[in-house]
Amino acid sequence: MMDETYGAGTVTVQVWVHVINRGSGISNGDIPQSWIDNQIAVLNNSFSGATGGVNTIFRFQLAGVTRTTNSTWYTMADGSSAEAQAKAALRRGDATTLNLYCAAPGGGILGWATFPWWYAGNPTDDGVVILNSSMPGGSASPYNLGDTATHEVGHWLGLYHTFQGGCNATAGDYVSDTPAERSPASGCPTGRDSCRNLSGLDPITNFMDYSTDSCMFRFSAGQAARMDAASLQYRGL
Ligand SMILES: [Ca+2]
Ligand SMILES: [Ca+2]
Ligand SMILES: [Zn+2]
Repeated sequence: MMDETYGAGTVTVQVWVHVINRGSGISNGDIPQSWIDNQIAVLNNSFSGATGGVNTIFRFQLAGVTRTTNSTWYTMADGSSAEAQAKAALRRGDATTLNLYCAAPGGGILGWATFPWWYAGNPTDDGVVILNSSMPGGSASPYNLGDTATHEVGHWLGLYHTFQGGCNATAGDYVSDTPAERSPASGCPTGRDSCRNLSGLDPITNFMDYSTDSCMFRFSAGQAARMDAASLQYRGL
């Protein structure tokens, strides 16, 4: 089903975008406002089903932008003291607010996110970090259409990877309508079936796989329901 609607109504997530740079110009991470606006548009298209998936309840609105020059924060890694310092200084809002940090972690890392059930234990850490060049207009081809943010926001709303748990039919990603997958997909391997003894081809077009941006375009109805439940329970969204 490519156009089914889940639930009723929408909730609008306020988004604070934190541009961390090491100086002026795009090459130093001081990305233009147009990239930010286009990234918000990609999130809305992805979560509303405009790209071909289900219409989730989630919509996104830019609340504000901060710009910070700090070369240590710019290359922050997941779990680093630089990340902790940046988030402590920049984070805005509460459990309902999406804080999106645009930086350049290095090492081929496209981004990472916190899960909603982590919020209570560490509210300052809450949020999503993305490689700035993964944003629409960036240079991280084939991951430069903005779907890194879509994927990470999926985590932020409670989704696991489609390959979580490998060929485990009963648990895996805890979503019943995403076929189990042995390992991450790369590229766009149409017809891949890495769990041959379980029904369904691998969900390579799902935002929660590791396919290229041009390959991934959908959330499933089960994922929409899981995000709705998790965000309500842990974020009050
Ligand atoms: Ca599944
Ligand atoms: Ca299969
Ligand atoms: Zn992920």
